[in-house]
Amino acid sequence: KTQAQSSQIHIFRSRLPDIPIPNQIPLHTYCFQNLAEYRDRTCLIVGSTGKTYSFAETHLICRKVASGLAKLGVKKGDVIMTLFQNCPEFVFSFMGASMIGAVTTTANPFYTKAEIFKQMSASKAKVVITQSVYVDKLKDSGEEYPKIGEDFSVVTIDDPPENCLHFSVLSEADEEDMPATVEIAPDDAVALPFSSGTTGLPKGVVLTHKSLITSVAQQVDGENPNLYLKEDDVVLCVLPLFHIFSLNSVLLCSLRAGAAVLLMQKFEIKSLLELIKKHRVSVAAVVPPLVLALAKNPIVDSYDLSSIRVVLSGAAPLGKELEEALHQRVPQAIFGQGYGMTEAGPVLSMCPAFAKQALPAKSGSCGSVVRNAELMVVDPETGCSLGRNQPGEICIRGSQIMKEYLNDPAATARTIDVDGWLHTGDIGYVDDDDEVFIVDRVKELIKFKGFQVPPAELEALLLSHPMIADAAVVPQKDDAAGEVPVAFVVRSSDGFDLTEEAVKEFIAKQVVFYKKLHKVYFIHAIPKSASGKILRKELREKLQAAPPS
Ligand code: 4UV
Repeated sequence: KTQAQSSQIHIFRSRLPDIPIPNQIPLHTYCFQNLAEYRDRTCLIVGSTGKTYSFAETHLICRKVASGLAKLGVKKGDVIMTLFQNCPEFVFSFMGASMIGAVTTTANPFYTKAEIFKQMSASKAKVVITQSVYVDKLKDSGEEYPKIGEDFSVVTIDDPPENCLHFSVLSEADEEDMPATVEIAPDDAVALPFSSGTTGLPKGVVLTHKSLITSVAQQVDGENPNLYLKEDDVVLCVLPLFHIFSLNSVLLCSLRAGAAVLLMQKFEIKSLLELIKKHRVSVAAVVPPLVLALAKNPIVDSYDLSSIRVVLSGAAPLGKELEEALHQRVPQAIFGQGYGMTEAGPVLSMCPAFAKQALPAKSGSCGSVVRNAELMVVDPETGCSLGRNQPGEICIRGSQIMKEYLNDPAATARTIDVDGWLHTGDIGYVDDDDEVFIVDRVKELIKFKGFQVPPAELEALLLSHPMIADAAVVPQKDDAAGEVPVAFVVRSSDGFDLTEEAVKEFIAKQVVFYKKLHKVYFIHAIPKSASGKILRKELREKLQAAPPS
């Protein structure tokens, strides 16, 4: 049912007034719009080396990379892939691509060859920018596999292996050679992260200049920004930039606001604490497992964390107890959550206590819906719009949401209805103070430490095993990771001696670490609806009641 069919529509809005949003310009123009005010301020800090780049330097290198990409033959609408851990070259590549109207698909360097191949083929990336250690993952002898140097170029930020180019071909190009006449429309794509959304396999999420500008502005623009970042803030960037949380709320928001970004390649508690102390980190974007590490690890007590004024948690539910435990260690900081979804641009709601004129927020809430947007809660059974304090599926509407799934109109139509509402697959409610609470998820997605684990992908792999007749993958609660994927497997007639270990190993070889199966339960049949859909709820309930042995 669409909203028009519902009798009464309850639309929730931000408590902050709408603001003018300059979303008719390209994303890079928007992010560097206030450059003149903070040219010499630090923009990027490389955690591992201490090297810094001012805003003026960062802007210049982005322009050089834009010019270099154009020389490599990248044109408006073409896709480049970034395949590395957090580093300044991520920023230069992403913004450089934006400057020539190209699109960046951000991939996880820990992906296996097969996972990268899928993203490569779907996005048709012309250039991959990576580190030399990952180049082997881009090679394959298979006929159908595109060839380095023939079908796509590979640029490495360190010593380039055979047939690859060094990043200096981009970063040392002449910025004056940039193609002068790239016309970028607000609806042109700029980022192509992959997400499985509410169902199925990972899909390219088309985020346009307009969507990302709108989302960033909803957070950091206006006289009373919802996420107030100051020019002297140092924002922690330890979450991977290939995920939309870090890309949007850390990188793009900081560029726009003139705050410095401290880049860390990976999470390691001791170096994290050292860097927080050394660079006086003031804003920390985190996910619940990181909160757990900071709250529980005894070494945290011996570090000075007094510089932190804001802790923003997102990407998975944060328990109250955990939040309070960390708060005791960082008592001066404001704690709150952002709730995002790649397809939603990504931020749906943000803690109002982060605003310049802070509004109170309750522990456990995901904040209020962002400004210049509408949020609706619908009954998943009837499609009717629900009022306050009634849990239902959260839907969001506004210029920030994705344009579409890449080459997948059917999936797009399942996710964004005819009235423009994006259906999240999350169950939540809005309380009397306009705060959003997420209570459950009706979509298939499993979240391991905030990382996406699409069950359909693992089910397809399981079904490719000759001794497996049928399979279903569902989340199981886990203290450290939030959720872990577990499988229900039906053995085929000749699979009587198939063991749990063998199934686990079969999957582990083919997927990135967080998609590994933690448990395999053998059963006689997968419960399915009349239309053949896996009854995941039934399996989840089975696990909760008493895990089968
Ligand atoms: O598509 P995705 O991997 O996207 C994200 C994005 C998260 C954020 C959070 C804060 C930001 O400021 C920001 O820019 C981006 O995770 O996964 C989307 C699903 O993750 C769950 C929910 O099921 C989404 O549909 N999720 C995300 N944030 C929360 C959450 C949260 N705060 N609480 C509970 N679940």
